[in-house]
Amino acid sequence: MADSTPSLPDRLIAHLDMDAFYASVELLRYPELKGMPVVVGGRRAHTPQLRADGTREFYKLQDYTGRGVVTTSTYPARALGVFSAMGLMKAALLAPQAILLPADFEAYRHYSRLFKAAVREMAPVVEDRGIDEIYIDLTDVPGVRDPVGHDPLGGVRSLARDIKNSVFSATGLTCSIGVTPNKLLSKIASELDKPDGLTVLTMDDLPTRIWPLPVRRINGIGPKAGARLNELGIETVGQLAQAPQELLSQHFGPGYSVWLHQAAWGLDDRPVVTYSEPVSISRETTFERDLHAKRDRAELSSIFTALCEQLSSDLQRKGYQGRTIGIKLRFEGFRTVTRDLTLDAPVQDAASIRQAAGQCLKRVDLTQRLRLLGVRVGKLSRPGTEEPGRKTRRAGASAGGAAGAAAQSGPVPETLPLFD
Ligand code: TTP
Ligand code: MG
Ligand code: MG
Repeated sequence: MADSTPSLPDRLIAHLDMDAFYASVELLRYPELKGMPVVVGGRRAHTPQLRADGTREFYKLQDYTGRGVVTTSTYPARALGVFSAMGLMKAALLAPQAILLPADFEAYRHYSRLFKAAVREMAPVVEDRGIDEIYIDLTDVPGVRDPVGHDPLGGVRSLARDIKNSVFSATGLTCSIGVTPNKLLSKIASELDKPDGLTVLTMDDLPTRIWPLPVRRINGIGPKAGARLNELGIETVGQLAQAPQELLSQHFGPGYSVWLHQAAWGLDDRPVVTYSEPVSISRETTFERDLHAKRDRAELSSIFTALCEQLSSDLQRKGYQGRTIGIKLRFEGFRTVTRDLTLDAPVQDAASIRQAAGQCLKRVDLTQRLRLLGVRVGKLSRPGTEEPGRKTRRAGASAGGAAGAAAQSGPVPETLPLFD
């Protein structure tokens, strides 16, 4: 059966994206909110309270004051104009009756793992693109090229529907899938029929389905490039496809302008990559109670040491070392601060990590109490493969140097003057 249908493209690539992901996970927990405008983005204080009669009392957006933003919203909330990244108080003006819920990242990560595992059972070539989306290479999945009746894409549609059903069985959540000859078009296609959508496109559909869309729908045309294109009178992907190459080149440089043109013509030969090297490795912990840098110094110091030791053993186990050491602090009230510095040479041991992280800590005002502490190692390399003689240091990493190449090993000295 395979290879016998000439109208099918060489590759069949799917992009799958979960619908209103964080909000949908919350609705599994609070099914009584189904069909209602719901916004995720609150703090712990906005956790619903159980009433004596067994029903729950939810927090209304109209009662919110503060500077928080919408992390995501359900489709009924979007119908009222409430979208990701909007200020919660602005959202409250549009949807005062909407329910506000705090985010629970642990739960979202759990459902993320579940849906990805369900997909991998049906189609193993999966590229992870973050918490709620993946690319799937369907090209070699048995049956995908089988026509159904007169529909040459029948096999593709049926497989994509099976994947959606399998994700729903595993999680109770809906997703949207786009299937096209490449990643660029699939990313666009998965959004065309959201939520619970399925869109299969071939190159023949380019003029009718892709060209009428605004240029910003192309993943890789950001706010700046989008605005520049609009200034040139290029609003749609179709207009971009017709734009003279010299004009684009004048405004965007030779490399990006060639890419812009290819994107507008739906061309993209990037493979689906099943494994990616981590960008950084980190450890963080949220405290049982908020801790103060001075009053809880001993406790903080030992937590800090433990984090660095865990991180060091993560690095060793995974076979990495890193040059950039960073810290993350979250204060009471959820303000989050990060600092990092880049060393002259990569390190892996706990003492070096802690010393560098301690330098970062000196650049933070520690008068407020802390609720979370994290340590991160970035610019990862495999020991023995790093570029020799690197001397570059990140601008702003004023506290660099000291912890540099002089990598100590062995246990972390407890006496380092941290948190003072
Ligand atoms: P998206 O897939 O962009 O959005 P979504 O799943 O909520 O809705 P859609 O149906 O349109 O796909 O993002 C996935 C999750 O990532 C989202 O549920 C919450 C989180 N997120 C943020 O934390 N900040 C943001 O600005 C966006 C857009 C998403
Ligand atoms: Mg999504
Ligand atoms: Mg997404």
